[in-house]
Amino acid sequence: MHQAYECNFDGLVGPTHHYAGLSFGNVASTRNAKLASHPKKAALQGLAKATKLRDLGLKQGLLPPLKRPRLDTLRTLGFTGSDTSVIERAFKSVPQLVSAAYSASAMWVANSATFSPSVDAEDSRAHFTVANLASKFHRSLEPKQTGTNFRRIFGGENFIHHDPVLPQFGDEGAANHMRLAPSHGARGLELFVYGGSVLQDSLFIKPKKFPSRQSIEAVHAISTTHGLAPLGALFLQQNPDAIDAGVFHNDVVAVANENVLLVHGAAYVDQAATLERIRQAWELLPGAKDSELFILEIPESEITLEEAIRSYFFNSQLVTLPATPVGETAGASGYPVTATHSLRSGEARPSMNGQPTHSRMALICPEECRDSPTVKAVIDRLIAGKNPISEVHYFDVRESMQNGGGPACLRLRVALNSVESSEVHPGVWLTPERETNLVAWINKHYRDRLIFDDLRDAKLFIEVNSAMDELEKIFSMPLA
Ligand code: SUG
Repeated sequence: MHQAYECNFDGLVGPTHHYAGLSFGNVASTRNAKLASHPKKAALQGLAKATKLRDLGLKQGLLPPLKRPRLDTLRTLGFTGSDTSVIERAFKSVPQLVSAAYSASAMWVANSATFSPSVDAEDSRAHFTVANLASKFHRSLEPKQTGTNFRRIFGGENFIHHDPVLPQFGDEGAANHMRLAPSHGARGLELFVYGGSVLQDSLFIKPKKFPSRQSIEAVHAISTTHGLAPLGALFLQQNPDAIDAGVFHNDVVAVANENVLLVHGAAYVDQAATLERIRQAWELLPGAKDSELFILEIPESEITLEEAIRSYFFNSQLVTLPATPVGETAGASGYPVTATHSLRSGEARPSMNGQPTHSRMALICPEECRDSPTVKAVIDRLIAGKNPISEVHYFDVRESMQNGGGPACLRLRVALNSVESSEVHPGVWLTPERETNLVAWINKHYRDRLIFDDLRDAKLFIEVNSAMDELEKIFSMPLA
């Protein structure tokens, strides 16, 4: 088996980031509809988070924004004429259509796809299924372009790309998918979370107020097409009361990393039985006997669902810190390759200089968690407690948060071995040089402020086109 490590690919916030209230059930999106957005600040905030993770020694890549606006969509809906008159006519008729066509929602790449590492699949290939995002019109405009970009970025015979699940069966990608494993390179248990069923609607208890976005049909299809090893997948139903409180994705109430599951007490239907199923399935994993599973369940009495949604605590990233500072060797991309090691929790691991170090994880939280005394107290307790989480880093990602996207929404996790990693398109790694180029590019092309009415402005159309042309050079690839 090749050694594997987790790569985080963050979605670069696009130049048309704005607040439009397009996501019913996502309370931040509804609350902040028509607020002025700050695209430049948003992109720099996201990039600063990604850069910090790279500086912590993690493998960090970026996924490009999708080209906007989707004029083809507007034309399909009957708006004709020159490009700018299509926008003007559509805006006069149904402004929300122009907003959807201009949406920068692809920044939340946790929704872009479900990924299964090769070690989990019977064919030993890494599998991607791009999410159909069918439950929200503006997001349903993403999968085709996302699929094109992914095939370019994750090329080579080690990657298998599946078409999105049929749009009748809603799928929201990795936002409803978690993976537990003794280490990133070991066989894992993939946890697929769904909100309801299309074909057997009456069999499942349903939310009363907000829609559930993820169907059981989609998660079954993905686990089948990814060819997961027997006993390698579990299916968990979201608590409908949580959906009604505004938990529109599982990653608003849970995050997993290696042998740690951090979860809210009201995340699932039959929570106690669900967690027991996870424990039992863990025991059957090869390698589990050498690794303790930590289920860190935070009860409603400690953090209410409302506070979980407000602070986005469970949308923190939970990452394994490398044992040693940033790697000493350079990969094919010129991007540093750091060895990480599979270890039992708390087990000493050899460092580069031969001295033992310990397996450690970090929480990557939005600043809102530090500002909430109750959430901050839980974080401090976790860090002091007997579990692998040893540090916390807080980030200002408010521009994304105001649309319901925290740190974990902004990234897609892709666990790769060294051969697969060498097949990734080199232009997506966040090298110091690319970071510098991107900061300059953002400062040059992005507006400081954008309001809903600006979407009709022909100048915006010209600006974003020239920005994306230049971005192709920074990513060294054509962009969809
Ligand atoms: O799909 N918001 C996104 C937020 C996605 C968060 N992702 C995860 N939890 N993984 C959504 O609801 C708001 C767009 C607007 O209203 O302008 C939006 O699409």
